[in-house]
Amino acid sequence: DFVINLLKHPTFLSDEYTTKFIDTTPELFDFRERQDRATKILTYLADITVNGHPETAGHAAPPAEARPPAAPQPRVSPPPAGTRQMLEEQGAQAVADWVASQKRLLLTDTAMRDGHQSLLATRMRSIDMIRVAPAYAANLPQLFSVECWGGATFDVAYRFLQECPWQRLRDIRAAMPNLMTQMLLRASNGVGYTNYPDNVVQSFVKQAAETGVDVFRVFDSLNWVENMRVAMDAVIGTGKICEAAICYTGDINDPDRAKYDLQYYVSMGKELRDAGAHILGLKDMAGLLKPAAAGKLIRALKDEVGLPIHFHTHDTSGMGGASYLAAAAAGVDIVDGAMDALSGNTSQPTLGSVVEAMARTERDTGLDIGAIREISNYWERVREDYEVFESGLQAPASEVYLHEMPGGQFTNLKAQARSLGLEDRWHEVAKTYAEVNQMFGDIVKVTPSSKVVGDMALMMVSQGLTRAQVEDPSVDVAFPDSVVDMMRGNLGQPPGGWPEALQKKVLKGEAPLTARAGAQMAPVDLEATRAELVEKLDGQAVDDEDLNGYLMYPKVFLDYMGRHRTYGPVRTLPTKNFFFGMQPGEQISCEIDPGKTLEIRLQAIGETDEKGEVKVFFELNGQPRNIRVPNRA
Ligand code: BTN
Ligand code: 3PY
Ligand code: ZN
Repeated sequence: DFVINLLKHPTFLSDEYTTKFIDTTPELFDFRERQDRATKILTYLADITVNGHPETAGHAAPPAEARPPAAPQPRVSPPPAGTRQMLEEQGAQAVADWVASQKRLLLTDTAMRDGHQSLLATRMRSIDMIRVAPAYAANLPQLFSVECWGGATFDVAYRFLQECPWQRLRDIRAAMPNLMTQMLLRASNGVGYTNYPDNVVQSFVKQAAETGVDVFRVFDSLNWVENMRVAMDAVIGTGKICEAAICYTGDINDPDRAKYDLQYYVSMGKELRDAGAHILGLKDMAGLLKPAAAGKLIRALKDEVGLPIHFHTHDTSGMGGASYLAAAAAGVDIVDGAMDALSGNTSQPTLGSVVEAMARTERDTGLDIGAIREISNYWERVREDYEVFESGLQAPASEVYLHEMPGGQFTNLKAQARSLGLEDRWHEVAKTYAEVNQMFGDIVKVTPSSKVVGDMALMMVSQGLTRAQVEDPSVDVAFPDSVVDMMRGNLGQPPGGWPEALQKKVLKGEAPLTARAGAQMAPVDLEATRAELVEKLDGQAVDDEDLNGYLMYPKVFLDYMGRHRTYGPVRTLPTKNFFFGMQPGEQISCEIDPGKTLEIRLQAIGETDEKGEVKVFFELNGQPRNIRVPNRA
């Protein structure tokens, strides 16, 4: 094909052909490179078709005739100016001042981050987001922001979806040029599960801002402000918006949970303001802030801290919408909703219903409910393609006030419990999770501290250990690594410190850290790390995005790169085919470069030969192409 392409090239046919032809005609190499990538994609499709995708084993493939989701049309072009232009032209403080001056209730949509993290185990692929981003930009320009990056989406992209999270961000940013993008950043834990050296956090924030994040919601998993300063300063240094968040736990109206009372939250809000936050986030990751308490807390924070407030909750209890109404009445500035089809239960309250509830009141959101319905209908169709990742949770439940599990953890922990054979003991896991929280001294539970509590709870249920046994110095317990790491002080210090007796037992005499972990860690030599990575990748160039991915998750990143070498840009495949391969007779399109589309038809699947290989017969843009893959099924 390459030679035919060369021979037909107009320059080759004309007299202008010189020996420099190849240097001055890079499209020929684009062509070869595209052929190579097409072969890789066919290899992936052949492999999944023959062997199945490990995550969908045992599930029936969707019907071959199901069409990919179609996004709503943008109603205007180019999209109207939005918050992004204000940020670019006037800066972060001007945006915060503008927010504070708005009468209307502002909204963030979380479908592309927390929505699918909380309902579909974070498995949503970039293509399903990028396709609809222009409709958000054109039809909902009044949104405050679109949360589309960070939290668990970063490692899941590399680890399970075989895609580059940076590229996702770049593509969403380009498709939605008038709306602010928002990410969730775990302060010193970056988008990982433990502390990173300060310069790694700084480098990550700088790169995220450059690639396309406008609003950084920064939180610490123990509400330790000391652990938030490095990340906050880095965000402020980029000129982007620093939304520093208080994580809400307990119940300010319950005297038995006095550790986390109104005064605790107000003091933390003041510390975050003094540390330079533009906006105060109130991050209710489990959905525990009840309506009456929400009104009281928002009023106190508005009066005593003075920053605009962005309230985030989960609807696990079914009471999230009521808390938003109470917060709106108390003067909250921004709330998070998820587009209807990705809302409710462990996700955010229903965005369209918040808009309807506010319509024709003095806090009318100004958003077009028709546009919301169209986008939600799109998400409804997208969600079908991820059915295998549904949690099976059928209804909201007040049990969340017992276990206090974050919505973003719930489906993942449930899947973990299932894989340990504990599915029918889920309520026991939930109750044990609550006991572990008390045993750890009643802590904030959000990534990564929530993972530690979850690890401990799963271990206790699977080994039949009681809290009394775990706390008894004479009973030998092999604590999970994450528990040891946390008791060492590597996630920071909770209010009141760790329970001493338990900490002693876990650390077996080792002295815990009480200073900030990041301050003890030597800075990473970034250029030496880049050189080391280039070598690991056999000389392939490493840009700053790849370097930052490697710094967060060295092994996950290298595994991703290894698979990328074999399978190429599989991010461009329709979701159904990414997870289930193709059926004979099925035809799909996949755009590997803007305007360069592969038409792929699966003709037939051959027999397994004596070498254990299967020949898969495709048609690629009308030409026959056969691919051989091992039969591992
Ligand atoms: C594609 O090629 O369409 C998608 C995925 C691969 C992108 C490669 S992987 C490592 C490197 N980092 C990026 O941001 N892009 C490339
Ligand atoms: C995350 O850190 O991923 C979270 O969603 C915390 O709520
Ligand atoms: Zn959340």
